[in-house]
Amino acid sequence: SMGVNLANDDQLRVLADQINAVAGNDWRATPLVPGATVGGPSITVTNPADRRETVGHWQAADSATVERALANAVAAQDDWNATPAASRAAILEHAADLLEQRMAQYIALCTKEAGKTIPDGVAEVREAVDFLRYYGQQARKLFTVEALPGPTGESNTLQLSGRGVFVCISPWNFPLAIFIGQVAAALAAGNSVIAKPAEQTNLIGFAAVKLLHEAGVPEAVVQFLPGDGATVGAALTRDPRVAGVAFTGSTDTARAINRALAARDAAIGVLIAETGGQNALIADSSSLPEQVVKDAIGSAFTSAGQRCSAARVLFVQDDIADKVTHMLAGAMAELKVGNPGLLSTDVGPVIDEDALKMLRDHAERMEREATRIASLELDADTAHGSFFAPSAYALASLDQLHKEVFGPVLHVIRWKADQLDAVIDAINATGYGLTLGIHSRIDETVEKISARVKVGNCYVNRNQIGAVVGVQPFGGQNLSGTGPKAGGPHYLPRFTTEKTITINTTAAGGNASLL
Ligand code: UN1
Repeated sequence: SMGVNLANDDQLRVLADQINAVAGNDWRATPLVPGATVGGPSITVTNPADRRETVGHWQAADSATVERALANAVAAQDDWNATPAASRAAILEHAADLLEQRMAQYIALCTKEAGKTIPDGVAEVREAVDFLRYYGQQARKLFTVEALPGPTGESNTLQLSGRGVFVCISPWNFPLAIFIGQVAAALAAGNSVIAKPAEQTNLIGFAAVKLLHEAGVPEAVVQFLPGDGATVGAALTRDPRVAGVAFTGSTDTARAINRALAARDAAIGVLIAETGGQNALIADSSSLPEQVVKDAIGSAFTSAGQRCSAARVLFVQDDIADKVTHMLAGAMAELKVGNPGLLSTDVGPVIDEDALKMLRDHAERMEREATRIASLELDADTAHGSFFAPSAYALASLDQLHKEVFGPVLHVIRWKADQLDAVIDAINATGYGLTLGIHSRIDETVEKISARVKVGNCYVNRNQIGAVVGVQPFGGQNLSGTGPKAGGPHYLPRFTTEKTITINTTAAGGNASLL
């Protein structure tokens, strides 16, 4: 099954046993805000694979808790900023070690709260560990004070420091990796952090912040603030004490945050946003159909298609289209949809009933307006969960997709040899620009497509998901995000502010620059 190459099968079996041993816990999450007394209602979390099962409970922050968190974050930031970057890095690296040691517990939470398969859970933990180490390592390099060249009689240095209070708003689809990635970058750069995860994955967010505290991040330096977008998210982003927001989620929410930051009577806050996509895979007649099908399936259906990097549209050249379509339907029939806690499962549930409804509405429209290539039958054991059967539809044109369909649905469009320019234009016309897959054995074709399609991550003759921290810095253009790329060398500087210090070093005083 797909993705299992993340660890060998024996390791995975041991892990699966460990996961099952902790999976029955009743997890609890409350705001982690020193000095706050929270008395709000408790919200029940159920298992996406079986809604009859309670996974745990979390308590939302109220307005008084939001206010307390902001005051704490402001008060704590100077000391954290003054802590040497190497010490901050060491704390993050310690957190990485702890996370590796407790991998099974965190994967169990990912499985139970977010419906992640075990290989996806392994990937989550690895990516989170990589982010902690990578940003630690980057901080050690970035915060070395370098003397700038200048006239004699003067010393010039450029000093970086944290911007202040950073708010990190993270998505449910990478509840551990992206959550920790955003928070670790903000912390490594010397900011204090208020973390607000997606409401669907607060138990994981809570466990991640607990881990950071245990590793040595002071409790007021990283606070956990669960709640809804209106009470918590909007209250934070409109507050003038917030210096910046790191956000991963929908393009619409990124716009709302941008407006809130701009409207404040305060310094213009920075927004670092990673948003949606309408990701294409272009296969020409020189490509290998078996490989196209394998990579299309891996890119479209891993994580039940709930990755912003996932392939949504396969543009296949007409010479090989019948063969590819036929093989696609056959290979999809082999996918095992079901309980994500079982190693035999390829595709788990979608995150919640809203996601399921969106997908069902989309399928209903596709049944009317497109041609079904494949749609799997669901087994009876999925009846109590939020499961959507992996599906593929043939479309006449990309105009038939109005927005990103975040789930296990692949769309296929045929093109003729003289239509490659039109395909490229259609992909760019979506306005999104996140990932692109190219399958071709012709170098000129690969060069032309990769040069002209405006995306952040372009993958040639392989799948188009699973960007590795430090290896494939990840993030898109235009409607897909602001940049800089997560897990890349330019990410951390965006969390900092710069100060140039110029000192007159002549005995007599005077101003060397004006001589
Ligand atoms: C996302 O889906 O929000 O490349 C990001 C990948 C992951 C990142 C996806 N590392 O699939």
